[in-house]
Amino acid sequence: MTQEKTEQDQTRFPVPQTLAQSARCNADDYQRLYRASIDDPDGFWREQGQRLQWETPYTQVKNTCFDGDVSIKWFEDGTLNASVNCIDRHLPEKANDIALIWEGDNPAYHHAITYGQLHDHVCRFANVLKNMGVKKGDRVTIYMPMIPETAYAMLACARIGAVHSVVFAGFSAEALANRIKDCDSQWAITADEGVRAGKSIPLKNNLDEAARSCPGLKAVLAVRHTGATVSWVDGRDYWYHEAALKVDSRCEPVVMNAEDPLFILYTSGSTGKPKGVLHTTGGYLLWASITHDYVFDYQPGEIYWCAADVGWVTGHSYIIYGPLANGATSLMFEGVPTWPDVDRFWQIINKHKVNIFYTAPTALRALMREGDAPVERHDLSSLRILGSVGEPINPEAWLWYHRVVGKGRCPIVDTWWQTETGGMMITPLPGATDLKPGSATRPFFGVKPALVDAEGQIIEGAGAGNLVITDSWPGQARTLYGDHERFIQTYFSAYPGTYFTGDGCKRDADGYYWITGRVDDVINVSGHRMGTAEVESALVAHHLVAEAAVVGFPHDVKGQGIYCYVTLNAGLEPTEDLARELRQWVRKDIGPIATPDHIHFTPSLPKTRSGKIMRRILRKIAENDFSNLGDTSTLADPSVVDSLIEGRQIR
Ligand code: 6R9
Repeated sequence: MTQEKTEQDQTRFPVPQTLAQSARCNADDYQRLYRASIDDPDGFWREQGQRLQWETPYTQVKNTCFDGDVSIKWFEDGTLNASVNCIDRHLPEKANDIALIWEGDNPAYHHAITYGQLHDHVCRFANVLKNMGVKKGDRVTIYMPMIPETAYAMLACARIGAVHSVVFAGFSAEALANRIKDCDSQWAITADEGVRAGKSIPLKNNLDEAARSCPGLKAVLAVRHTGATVSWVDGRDYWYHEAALKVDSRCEPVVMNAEDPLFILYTSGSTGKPKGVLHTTGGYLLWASITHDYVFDYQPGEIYWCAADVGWVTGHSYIIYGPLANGATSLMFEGVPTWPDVDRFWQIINKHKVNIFYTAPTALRALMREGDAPVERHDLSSLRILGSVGEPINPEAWLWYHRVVGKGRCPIVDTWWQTETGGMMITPLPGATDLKPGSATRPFFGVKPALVDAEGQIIEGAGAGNLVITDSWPGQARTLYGDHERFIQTYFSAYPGTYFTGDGCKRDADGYYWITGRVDDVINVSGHRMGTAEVESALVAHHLVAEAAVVGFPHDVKGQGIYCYVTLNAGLEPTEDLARELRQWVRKDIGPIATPDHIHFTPSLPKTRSGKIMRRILRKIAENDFSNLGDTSTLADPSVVDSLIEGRQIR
């Protein structure tokens, strides 16, 4: 690819000629399809819905309303089963094709699972769940490492109509317990242990600890992974490998309505309580499938690797549902990018001849710091398309990814989306979209983004504002589990009649979108979404802490780091030991991803006369930017600011 400057002096990478010809969608196709999807959503999605296999064909397509009670329904009279779409329908032609490649944390371990084998595993798993008493509509919590059984567990739930709630294996027992209770989950699936970077994670023991505060939990199914000895509750706990021997490898799928729930996935919002984002069967699966197909330009036989964890939405949509619905080969990696060495990603790409690779900017920034040599040790010529997700990618990391990993040949699809959107929303298509480093470029089919100013006025043309989506798309979340009111409040009340994303965004004169980051109290640490309120409530739960305020600050590798202002109870002196203890405390309460980077003890916090903490000021101080503190005259005690600045400078 050659570089050229546009009139805005932005670096632009045109679509490579070969891709413009060979990709399933070129620039003209994109224009035509996008137009059609906006002019006639009903007609467009009526046709696209045919990508899936329906038991009862739908006659209704779009029935959505963003006003009042907010109701979102797609294909509402159609019926289907997600596991059939991901497995059974491929069997006539692809029973011997590889569905999943599993690469262990230990580089000596890997194996492949064909679509035929996947069918048998999932059916067995489904039969085990049925024997335990799991029924359609029941919520099943999955607290698992990155092993094939996790995919079987999710698809087994889908097969019998149970609603899975995957909880990231890095979450603490406490965080897990909250999520089990929130969705009233009576069933849980876990493994004896997980392994990452050679270290064991005691998943079963964590689950046992969580279970102590979850009286509603009836049964636990444990997969044996490392063989470690674990605690056991007779009558409640079952080993999967024992139960699987007693069941058949066929299981009739349960026919689901398109709007029956497929899964719940908890995500952080502006308040302390995680939100159970609910996705349904038809629209979600269609969205995961069509975006995976177009955005990665997936060609039959290609090896596709999404390096996310299934505990996050990226893993749901782009390790499991999207690729498998498309009959693709999806690689699942148990480990971390830097173990046993910093070249692990590149080693895996070479080992499995990966064609399409999808990862997060935080991983790229960490690997970039190791220089080019670890990448250059490996033959990466199999790579064709690169992807990025989870946070804004800084142009420096983009250019490194493009030049060093992709050797200048591979387009980078910078995909903007959210747990709530189900799949990609603003993204390049490799054969259609010229790239600008740092821009997620243009909307996918059916997506109507808009920018609004503080007054809620729509901004036309180039400009910056808050990003909203003005009409529904099939992959959209339908509600927050058990709390539709909060769903309306969170997403549809700021700018009535539109879906508010929580992100700030710029649009340039070419109509390209540039996501600038969250505008609410959500921070993005290494691509993990976290509510500052969650960290605050963990801190104030400590018996020595009187008050806490948490903000994000720019971090070279993580994107954002966690900066905590802490006021201790009267009479207590801050110490390094206490700072360490608080860091551990938060880590134990939420999980390692929430470990604070800075604890800044302060005798008081900057508050307005009405008692509101002025986070704007705290953010600026954490950023080490003392020049633009703005108006501090409304503070009850303006001198607090000076003492905070002093506290910051000595760190
Ligand atoms: C898929 C996922 C969503 C938030 C989102 C935004 C940020 C995701 C991005 C991006 C800039 C991208 N985000 N992708 N920002 N460019 N390509 O990450 O879902 O965990 O729900 O996070 O992540 O701020 O609002 P989720």
